[in-house]
Amino acid sequence: MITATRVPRHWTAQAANLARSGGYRHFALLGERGKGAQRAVELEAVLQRNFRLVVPLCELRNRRLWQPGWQQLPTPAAMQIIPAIDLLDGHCVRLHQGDYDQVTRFSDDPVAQALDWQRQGAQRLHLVDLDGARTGQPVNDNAVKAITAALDIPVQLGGGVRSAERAEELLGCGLDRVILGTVAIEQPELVQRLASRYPGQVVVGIDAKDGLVATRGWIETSSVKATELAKSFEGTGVAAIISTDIATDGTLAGPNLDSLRAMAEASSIPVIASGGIGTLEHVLSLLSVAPLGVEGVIVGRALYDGTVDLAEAMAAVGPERLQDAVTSPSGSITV
Ligand code: AMZ
Repeated sequence: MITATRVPRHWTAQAANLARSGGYRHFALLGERGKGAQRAVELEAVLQRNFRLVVPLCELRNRRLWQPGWQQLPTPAAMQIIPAIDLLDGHCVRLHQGDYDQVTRFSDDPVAQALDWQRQGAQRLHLVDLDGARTGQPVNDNAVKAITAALDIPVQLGGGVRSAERAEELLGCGLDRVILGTVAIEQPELVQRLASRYPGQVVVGIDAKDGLVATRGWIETSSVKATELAKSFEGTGVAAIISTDIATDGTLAGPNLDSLRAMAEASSIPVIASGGIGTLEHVLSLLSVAPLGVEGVIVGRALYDGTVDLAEAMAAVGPERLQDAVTSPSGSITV
């Protein structure tokens, strides 16, 4: 028997794309914000379908809906949502699939934009110097340094970091982490040296087209498999691998879960997903690869467009996140 008498009717439940997570469909109660009639599914309908229900425990407690007997899954590791600011000639932009001819300019004030993400609760900021990635020379240092000085949260930067001196200069002026892409493939020993000298501060950016690593602003593609490159940094002290799927980057079409799974399985280095996030469901879908070691996700265009709300996404995958409540063997759910 299923009863759902105390849940407000205007709560919505959303199916997340989690087909691979233990055979359960997961749903998020998203409060009263309303996500549009098309996407909203009545909670009762969800319960009728007798799926395991995933709800934020804090929501249940706040509303005094908590019932003894509801089960809480072991606390999962939080997934970090990392807003991205891509800098091109001093402006905040997004490219479509990394194409420098398909630029959308979102802001002319990178510091204000960075402060805005911080105000919205971001716990880390991801910066890309797109000119640097293309030319190998730093072009957006004024913005990078101003952002780093203005923010309290850690800031990481990729794009054009091609030498030990440059990495050290950036770490020396307050950046928390440097991201090495092109040199990871061209001079892997440099990455290893830096990683052992600066533990926790060196990240490898692996950008892949059809599973093969692309470099130099994604203008060149190598014959090296992204998973092989990831594997080669096992045990070197690299803090994380940012795995970007070029085909999905800037498209809002959803992350490439297969490539993320392969990258996470290739080594024990934590993976940060990048590319394709367009909706909250896309963020939630990453929970299916979180147990494999995907510990964060970089979100760009969707935050600018407003299709993902930073605070909501953080709540959805943070430590207080959607936990399993319920299911007795009979499948009855009492809310
Ligand atoms: O969008 C692009 N064309 C692009 C991009 N976002 N090209 C490079 N990058 C980013 C990578 C990585 O973070 O995702 O630049 C960094 C790598 O730069 P480099 O200079 O080390 O290869």
